[in-house]
Amino acid sequence: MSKTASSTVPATVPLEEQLEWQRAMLEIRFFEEECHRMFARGLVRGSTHLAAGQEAVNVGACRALRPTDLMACTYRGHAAVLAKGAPLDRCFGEILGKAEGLCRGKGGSMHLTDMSVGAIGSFAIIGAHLPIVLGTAYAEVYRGSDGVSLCFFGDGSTNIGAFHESLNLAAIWKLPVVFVCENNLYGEFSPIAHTTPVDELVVRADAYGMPGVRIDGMDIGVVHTTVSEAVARARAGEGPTFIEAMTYRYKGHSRADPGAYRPEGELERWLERDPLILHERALLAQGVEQTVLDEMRATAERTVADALERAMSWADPAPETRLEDVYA
Ligand SMILES: Cc1ncc(C[n+]2csc(CCOP(=O)(O)OP(=O)(O)O)c2C)c(N)n1
Ligand SMILES: [Mg+2]
Repeated sequence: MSKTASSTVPATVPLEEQLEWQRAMLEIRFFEEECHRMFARGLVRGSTHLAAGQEAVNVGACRALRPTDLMACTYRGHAAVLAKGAPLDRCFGEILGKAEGLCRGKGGSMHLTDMSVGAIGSFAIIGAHLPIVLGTAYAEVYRGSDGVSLCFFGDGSTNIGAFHESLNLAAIWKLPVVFVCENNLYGEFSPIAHTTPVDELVVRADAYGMPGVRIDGMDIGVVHTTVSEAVARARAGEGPTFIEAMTYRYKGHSRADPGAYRPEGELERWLERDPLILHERALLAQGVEQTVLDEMRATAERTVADALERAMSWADPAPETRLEDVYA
């Protein structure tokens, strides 16, 4: 795609909502940049898996859901959980291990969860959450509600047994699930072609008789439209959809990975189609002033910095609480 490619947002989405997508993507990008710095400065133990570059998939998809719909994601889940509505400061607090973190500082970067916004979990075991999402979707049907469950997972997950069993059962039972594969071309350090015998993962939907679609995951308008259609099908009792969103992670797999295995020029080519740039162009084309967008960027940066400052000031969990919330 050329540099001039711009987002294709359907005319039915009000401009105010499209501006809100940009605000959300900006905050997530600044959040991920702060996380990168926090880990580099040794403020956090363990590792982290940044989703910078993949914001259009997470925000576009989550904005197609109701607040009461449920969402599960992977360890690369900061963006998904924030997109579903979790507060910035409590997400920072969780990563920093603070008592006011989303999971009281006991989950950390890979396990962000906020039931109050329908973010039912970030899962570190590849594919483990797909059967869990079948359970939440089945529960909605059982209760007679029209709630939908959306599941994000990576391209690597489509080689795991649980993925195939889950798509099969979801199709047979016509469960209200939207499967969103974030195809960022790599599973850890392996290019997808080294681990996967099909070029397009979307063909795997055919094996389970469910609609599948491969989309440009850098274009938030395309993501939102596609996921909205899938959500409508699920709500109407017409069953699951598989969406393969083509995207890219700008950083390596995790904190320890500089991503040196990537061919020269690949990152730069994806950066040219950064979701924030594409959507900014779409907003400008609809008459939004550049100054409004510049102000939005500055505000988002300040909002994220303030949230981090708050989270840093919070106390660590008291030692005597260490066994609380560990077992249900
Ligand atoms: C069952 C299982 N096997 C192996 C791993 C180790 N592992 C962690 S991340 C990862 C790569 C997954 O790639 P993908 O699903 O494409 O997600 P991405 O990291 O690209 O977002 C692997 C193999 C794991 N966490 N769980
Ligand atoms: Mg991947």
